[in-house]
Amino acid sequence: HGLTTALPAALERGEFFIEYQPLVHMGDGRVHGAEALVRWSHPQHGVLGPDQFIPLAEHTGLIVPLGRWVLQEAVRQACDWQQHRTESGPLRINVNLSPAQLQHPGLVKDTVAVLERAGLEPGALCLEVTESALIGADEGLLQPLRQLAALGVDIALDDFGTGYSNLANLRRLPVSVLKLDRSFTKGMQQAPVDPVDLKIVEGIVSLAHSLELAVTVEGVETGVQADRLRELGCDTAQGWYYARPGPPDQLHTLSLADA
Ligand code: G
Ligand code: G
Ligand code: MN
Ligand code: NA
Repeated sequence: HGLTTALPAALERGEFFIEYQPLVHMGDGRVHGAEALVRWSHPQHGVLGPDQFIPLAEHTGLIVPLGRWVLQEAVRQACDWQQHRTESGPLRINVNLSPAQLQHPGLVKDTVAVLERAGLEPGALCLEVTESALIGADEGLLQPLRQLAALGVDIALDDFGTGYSNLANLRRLPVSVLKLDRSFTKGMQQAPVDPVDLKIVEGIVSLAHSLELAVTVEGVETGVQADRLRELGCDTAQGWYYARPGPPDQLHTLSLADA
């Protein structure tokens, strides 16, 4: 595959860049932070999304240096935002971790080094791991996440609800946030909202809160969805209704606007 061989050179040439999608507090609409979403500005094919190259990067192992670059760049950006924001509390940064990064022995050391070099407190970083990556995870795979959590880094379970994890299993995972998959909230875009969808989300939120997990909802596209999800007690939200992924200035403007 042509893209596969081009990946390492692309990293060296600086062809990757990051878009940021804001996360907002549902209670008052304040900006809570942002998720870093990597893109590849390919010289021939134009801008490629993560779905077009992350699986290749995983397969070839390039995901480790690429993921380290994303972390470093996103953390640097978070520090930059923090310097411009005092009144509404620090902005947080969410970074996705792929399964190959989880298995890489340098994960904890690299992450700590990036935070220290930038001077970002660990509590401002949230690492997103998909539910499917943790299904059936043994203690060896969870250990690095436990260490990071003990340092104050938040771990979010991404795409929650799309796997088929045993709910009781949640108790032994070092996660502090559930990111409820977009598929759960699709049926709430317009009134009348399906009462069964409401019941399901209500149940998940209640379970999450009883385990002291915060709930982030993904894919909020309409005001109807935002209202229902707020009433159901979701903590933070992300989606086109608030903002699409975009350049770092977008977040800057939004967060200064509500400070
Ligand atoms: O940006 P977009 O909505 O196209 O993202 C698609 C998927 O790519 C999402 O599931 C997201 O978690 C994943 N993704 C985006 N950026 C990164 C990254 O830096 N590392 C990894 N492993 N996945 C990412
Ligand atoms: O990490 P994850 O795979 O969940 O990444 C989020 C993905 O969802 C990104 O590809 C992003 O572009 C996409 N996304 C973000 N907000 C919305 C939304 O409101 N609606 C839809 N359909 N997709 C969204
Ligand atoms: Mn994610
Ligand atoms: Na997701």
